[in-house]
Amino acid sequence: MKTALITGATAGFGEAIAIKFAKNGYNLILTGRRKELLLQISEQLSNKYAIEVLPLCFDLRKLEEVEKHLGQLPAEWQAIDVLVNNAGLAVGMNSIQEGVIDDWERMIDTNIKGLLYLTRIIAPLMVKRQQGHIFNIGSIAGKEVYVNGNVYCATKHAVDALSKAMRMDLLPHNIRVSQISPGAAETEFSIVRFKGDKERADNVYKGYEPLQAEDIANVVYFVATLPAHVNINDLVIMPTAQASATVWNKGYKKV
Ligand code: NDP
Ligand code: 8X3
Repeated sequence: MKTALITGATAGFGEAIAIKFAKNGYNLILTGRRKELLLQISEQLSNKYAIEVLPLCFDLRKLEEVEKHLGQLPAEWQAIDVLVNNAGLAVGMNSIQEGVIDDWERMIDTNIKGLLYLTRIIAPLMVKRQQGHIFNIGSIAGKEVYVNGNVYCATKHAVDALSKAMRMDLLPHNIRVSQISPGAAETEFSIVRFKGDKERADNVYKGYEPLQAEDIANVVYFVATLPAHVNINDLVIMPTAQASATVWNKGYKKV
């Protein structure tokens, strides 16, 4: 049986990716900070599908926690075939001159440093086995910038650069690296970005059909199950009604 490690599995893309891989018989290592939610999702998946699930509750921003939970994985959990670096967030949407330093630090520490801490532990396990597939969840914000997106866009541009760099460094070890870069998807993302302002979050998805978490999960699974000699380097996935980070077709009516 294969094993996938998915970060940020308590909501959104991570949860949908966990469900998709569980349905297809992968054992799972799932991470997130919300313990009850993580345990509940893990239990549901291991009860419903004939798989083992190892839930690990920690904050990706804390190196000592990442090392404590992943640095000493039991031997039977060390053969990780798929790593999905998914956990991440946007916090706030201010101009650079009015930016909130704590928001910046949360984004930089999670989206860049957390991804690096985790990869630094898991990549050597893959190198040892000379096989594995790493997914980094980037964003259209890693390809373009938009007004008041400054630091979030910068973190996703960093993920874009790291995905290319990881592909080169891991090339001699037969390890695939794929970046998945979505446009607007309706998850908890905007609720987190707007610090619990549900109305403002809901407005982001009004007037068109956004992506759903399952759309991204289906793509990750498709890419992960291509023949071993095929790697998708990078995929930008948008709602049909979104052409770029800032160009929309809102209010389109089907005829
Ligand atoms: P959600 O808010 O729905 O889920 C985010 C997940 O990340 C949660 O499971 C959360 O778990 C976890 N997480 C956040 N911070 C930490 C942390 N410090 N330590 C551990 N886990 C953490 O958002 P999405 O599913 O939409 O986002 C997933 C990824 O996709 C992110 O990297 C995001 O930037 C990216 N993305 C999202 C898009 C969208 O429009 N939704 C579009 C493009 C990219 P918990 O709170 O339990 O810790
Ligand atoms: C999330 C998509 O356009 O809000 O990464 O940056 S966007």
